[in-house]
Amino acid sequence: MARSRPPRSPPLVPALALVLALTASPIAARVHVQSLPADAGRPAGQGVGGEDYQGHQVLKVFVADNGTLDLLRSFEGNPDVDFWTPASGLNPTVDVLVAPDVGRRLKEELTRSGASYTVNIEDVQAAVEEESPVMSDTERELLVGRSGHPLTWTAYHSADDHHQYMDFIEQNYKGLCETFSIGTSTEGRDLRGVKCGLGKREVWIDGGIHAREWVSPAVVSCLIREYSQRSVNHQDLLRKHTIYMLPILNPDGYEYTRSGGRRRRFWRKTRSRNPGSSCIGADPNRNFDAHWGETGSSMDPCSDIYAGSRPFSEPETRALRDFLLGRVHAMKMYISFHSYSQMLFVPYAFSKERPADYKELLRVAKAGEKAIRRTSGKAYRVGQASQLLYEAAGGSDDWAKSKAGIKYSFTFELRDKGRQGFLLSASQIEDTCTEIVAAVDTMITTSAEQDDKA
Ligand code: 0X9
Ligand code: ZN
Repeated sequence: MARSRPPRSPPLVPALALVLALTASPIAARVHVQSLPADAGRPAGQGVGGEDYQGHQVLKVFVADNGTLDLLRSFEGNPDVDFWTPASGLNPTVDVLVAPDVGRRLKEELTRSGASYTVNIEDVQAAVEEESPVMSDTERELLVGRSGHPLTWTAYHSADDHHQYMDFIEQNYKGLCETFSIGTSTEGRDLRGVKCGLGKREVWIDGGIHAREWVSPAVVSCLIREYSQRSVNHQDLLRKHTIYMLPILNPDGYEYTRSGGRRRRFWRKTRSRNPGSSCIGADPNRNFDAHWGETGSSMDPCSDIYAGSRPFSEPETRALRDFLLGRVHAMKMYISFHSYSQMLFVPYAFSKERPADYKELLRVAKAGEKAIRRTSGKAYRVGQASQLLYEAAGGSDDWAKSKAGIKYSFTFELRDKGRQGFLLSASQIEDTCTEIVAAVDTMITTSAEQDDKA
């Protein structure tokens, strides 16, 4: 939980004082109380339904040697196999989702070659059904009546619920927070966020670049809650900063993963058409103009890491580019939330090259990691993605640093380390939020102090 800091002099500017008064009002007090039914959350009738993942499992394979890697890689491209973590050789284990038949075959071949594995998710279908509680219409009405909006942090929610929450914040925290839009997605969804704070130093936070990483939008909406409804805990920070928070940068992909139907839950990319191919979408985190199309990305529209037809081919990445380029004079920090594996990346990811001020960025990241450890005891590894995960070009973090010139650029991989992976139980959202609020607070403050000294 973020520390409660006593207000410092000079006294609060009037707008912030007004909002802090608002946080003590009955409506604001009511929204903190979340004695909701255990099944609050997903709109009625919109479950991830069907029998799509019957018999599917997620295996954690222990990579003993190159033989295991080669064996795993021979399954790459198989439509019944989805690598949740890469067979890059940088990590001692690889998580892989397998359909029943191919799963049996992979297990046999692993055993025959002497490699070991555990079954991390025994029954993917059951895990999909248990991930997030379902809410009835009546419960939803009750919730909106009580809170003023339909969002909770005990379930995963639709883009529409997130938008309603943003409207609620704008209406109730005037003078501190307001909504903004950076454009629209391929399917016409609003790319909407909330900005909070009254300061000149600006920070950008986004989530939901990858569709299936559901905890990411949940955490960004939780940061919105923190810097609005709980602004009393962050007065100094909000006086000096303006924080832009956009929970779902890839709303088409996100809604697709929520829509049930065959094999949709683990969709990663956007939902744009690819001329000349029946495959859909590009990986937005390979679509930025930072060594675009180089390592760790694909030119095959059917690949999950398809870089797109050209840099910024996707309206979502274009919108982010244009918005950030319009604010580079003030924007000091870029943070993008992904999941999973509990890591905090510092540029660059396209190669092992480091920016000239790498040490300053690393110091800020380490302060963030320490705050997490202090808060929840969870371990997050800190370093370059190219060292800890794999080399991958065209990412938003590399672009923010090298092209937009935003000094502090980071990517988080949130919880967990693979026990549930992309199916992280909604009951873990609050605890994840608590540790991330502590990290973000510390990272903003540490970077500001560092810049002041320079
Ligand atoms: O590969 C990615 O885009 C991220 N990992 S994920 O499993 N969430 O897909 C890592 C992003 C690190 N940064 C860059 N690759 N630029
Ligand atoms: Zn991701």
